[in-house]
Amino acid sequence: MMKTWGSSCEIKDLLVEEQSWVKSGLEGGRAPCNGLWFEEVKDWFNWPTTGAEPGMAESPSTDPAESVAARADRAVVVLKGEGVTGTVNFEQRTPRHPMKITGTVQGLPQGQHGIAIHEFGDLSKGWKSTGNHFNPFKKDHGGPEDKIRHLGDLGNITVDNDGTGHIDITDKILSLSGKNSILGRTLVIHEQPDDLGKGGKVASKKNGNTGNGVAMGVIGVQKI
Ligand SMILES: [Cu+2]
Ligand SMILES: [Zn+2]
Repeated sequence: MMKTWGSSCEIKDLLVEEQSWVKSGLEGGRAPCNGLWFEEVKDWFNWPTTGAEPGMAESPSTDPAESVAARADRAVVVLKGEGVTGTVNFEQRTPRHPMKITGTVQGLPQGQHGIAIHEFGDLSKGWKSTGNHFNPFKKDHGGPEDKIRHLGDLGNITVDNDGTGHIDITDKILSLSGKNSILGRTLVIHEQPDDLGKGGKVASKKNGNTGNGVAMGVIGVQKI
């Protein structure tokens, strides 16, 4: 008898997809039948334990208009702040792949700084016009590995004593298309560390009590 997971997934679909991911060197991928992430076939039946809740990860859009107009494989942010510069690149090979976020920022004080994607790409009043953290699923603030998190929650970056911070994040929920798309939103680096929702302050569950934004930029489509 064919094993099923959820309403529409069959293990045979998954095995075929897994083979192609193994060949491409990836450790996992999104299932074609429902868009959920899995790392190994054996984990499929236990999913989810960490990361997205069911429904947070979505299947790629089949709308042809969207596939032309609102899709990209790469995006870029040029970060700006007082004495702060940086560039961050986003790459997602297909809507089913995880997002790789890499970059460097210079000119920040040494230590940890919260980093998050805010809802709007409106910098007319600096970070204050960028809205709250991108949160289409109406969850509380959390850490990037938490089941309960804003989509925009990316945790912290560490800045060295020379003022340089490196960003190297792989995220399984963010996308460059569809409802989870981060295109046109703002990447904000904050003054304070992000307490990942666990700091016990009023702001902890809202934004990790990160204080002001100190470097920011709008996430734009990048030439491939
Ligand atoms: Cu923020
Ligand atoms: Zn948040």
